[in-house]
Amino acid sequence: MKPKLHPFMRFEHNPILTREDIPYPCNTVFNAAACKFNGQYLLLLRVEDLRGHSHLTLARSDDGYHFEVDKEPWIVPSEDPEIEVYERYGVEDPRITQMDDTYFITYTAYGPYGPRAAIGYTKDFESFQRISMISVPDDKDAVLFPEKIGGNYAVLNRPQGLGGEKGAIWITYSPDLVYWGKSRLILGPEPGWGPSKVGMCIPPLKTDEGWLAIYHGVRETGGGRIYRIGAMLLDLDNPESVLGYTPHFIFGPEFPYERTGDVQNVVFPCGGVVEEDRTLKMYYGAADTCIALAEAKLDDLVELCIKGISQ
Ligand code: BMA
Repeated sequence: MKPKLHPFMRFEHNPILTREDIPYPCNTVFNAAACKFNGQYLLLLRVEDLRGHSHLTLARSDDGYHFEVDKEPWIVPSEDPEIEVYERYGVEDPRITQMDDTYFITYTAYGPYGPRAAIGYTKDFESFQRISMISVPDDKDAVLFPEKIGGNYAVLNRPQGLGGEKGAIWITYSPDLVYWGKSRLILGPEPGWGPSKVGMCIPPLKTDEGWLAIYHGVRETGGGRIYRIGAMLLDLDNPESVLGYTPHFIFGPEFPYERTGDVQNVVFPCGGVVEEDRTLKMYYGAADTCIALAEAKLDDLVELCIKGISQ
């Protein structure tokens, strides 16, 4: 059997959240982290305020499709003098990784020196503790593996690569989530659908065949950038080894809410929830203006990573 070339099905009532659903004035809502907590689905929304600065607000759901947004923002730029300058222009694009009873949140801290990858945690989705800045600028799209690798925490991130090949996915390790190192390249941009840069989307999902890593690729065109989605499979014990990846993008902007908005032609997932039947609910920002949902079977995604290249 040939693998399914386009494994994701969009939710028929997309988009699931727009700024009309935010109970206070804002410009847009997009790029949300996702997880399950106490039986509920949680989205951690990136909300862009009327100045163009972002903060993070929780939304809650019993079925994963219909969300109610909290009345107040949850994670806002830090006023701690040690951190303030790095978050002065906002906190963006969160990702959630659960390890036991701790939910780590990686996000992009954005300030006058550029974007930095940062990490903190919560256990109750009430208090949030910052842990460290994972990187110096320019770096984005950090996702934490849900297990230690060889005894260390591991993050996939995306240094910009000024002066060299730009926009590749790297791995970096830490014994304590404070000191980071042993960084290595995982996947760089390639001619085709993602030649300008690539970056991680959803934190790696464990499967029997390997870590399923859903990432975005960016192509600069005469009409602007297009953000689309691919997947790769990383070895479970040594995620520096890429076992396979989809030879083509598997999800891209097609519908009006993905094609048109503050930034046209963008689909940008930051969160996913895997259901018991191994369906992945992928929550994605569309055109930097709203949030939408698409679903795929994990097995179809894994198969496409392994066989896609040979079909
Ligand atoms: C990336 C990130 C995302 C955004 C995307 C498209 O660099 O900043 O937050 O969705 O650009 O504008």
